[in-house]
Amino acid sequence: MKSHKSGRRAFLHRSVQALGLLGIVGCDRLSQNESFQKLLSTGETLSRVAHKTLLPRKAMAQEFGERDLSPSFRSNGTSNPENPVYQALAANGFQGWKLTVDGMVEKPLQLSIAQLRGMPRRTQITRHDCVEGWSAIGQWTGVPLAHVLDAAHVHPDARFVVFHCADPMDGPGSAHYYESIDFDDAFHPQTILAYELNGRELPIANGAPLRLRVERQLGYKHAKYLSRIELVDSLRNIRGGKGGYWEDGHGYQWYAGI
Ligand SMILES: Nc1nc2c(c(=O)[nH]1)N[C@H]1C(S)=C(S)[C@@H](COP(=O)(O)O)O[C@H]1N2
Ligand SMILES: [Mo]
Repeated sequence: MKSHKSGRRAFLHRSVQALGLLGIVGCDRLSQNESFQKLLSTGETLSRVAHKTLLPRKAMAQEFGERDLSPSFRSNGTSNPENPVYQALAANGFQGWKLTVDGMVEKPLQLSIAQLRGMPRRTQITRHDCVEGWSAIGQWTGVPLAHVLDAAHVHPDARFVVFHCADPMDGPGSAHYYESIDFDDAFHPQTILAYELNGRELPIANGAPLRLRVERQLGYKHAKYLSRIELVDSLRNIRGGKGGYWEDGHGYQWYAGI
C-alpha cells in the first residue's frame, strides 16, 4: 500500500505541474523554491491550492449580454406542483411562503421572500443546459447562497447542501424533487437563490417563488420550488442516498458539471 505521505507528495507534484500548465508560475523555479514547498506542505494551503486554484471547478460559468437572451425561457419537468400547500401559497402570491434553512447550522432560519429580497443580490445572464437536449439563455436575479449559509452559521462538519422542493414527482402525496451540491458549488459566486427571471418575478413554470441557479452544472441540479435547505455531513441518509431525485432513481450523475 502506498503511504499517505508518498501519495500526498505525488499529488503536490501534480499540483505544481498544474500550476505551471496554467501559466500561473514557472514550474521548475517554483518547485525548487524552498519556501513555496513549505507553503504547499501545510494542510490548509494544500486544500486551498487544490480547491481554489487548481481545479477548473473554481472557474466562472460564461456570462452573456442582454442581446443573447432567449426569446422565452421554456419550462421543463414540473411546471406547476401538484401540492395543495404550494397551491394555497401561490394563490396568495407566496405571502405566507418561507424558506427553511436547517440541519447542521447553529442558527436555523425561516426566510420570507421579502427578507430574501432585502439581502445582497446578484444578476447574471447564463446559459442553461438540459440533458434532454435543449439550452436557453436567461437573466437571473437572486441572493447568493453563500450569504444565506453564512447567516445560518453552518456547522464546520457540514459538507453538502440539500435542496428540498415543493413538487411531488409521481402524483399528489408522492416524494418531492430534491437535489444536493457540495461547498465548492454552494459558496461559488454564481450560485444564487433566484426570485427573478428576465427582470420579472420568477414564473411558477420556472420554480416560483425561489429556485437554485448553480451555473456550472446541468439543468437538473437547478432545483425549483425550494421549500427547505438542509445542511448535512453526508448524503447517505437522504432518501436513496445518491443526492438527488434523478441520481437515486434514474442513474444520473451526482456531479453534473458542464
Ligand atoms: N423542483 C424541481 N426542480 C427542477 C425540475 C423539476 O421537475 N422539479 N426539473 C429540473 C430540470 S431537468 C431542468 S432542465 C430545470 C428546468 O428549469 P426550467 O423549468 O426553468 O426550464 O429544472 C430542474 N429543476
Ligand atoms: Mo433537465
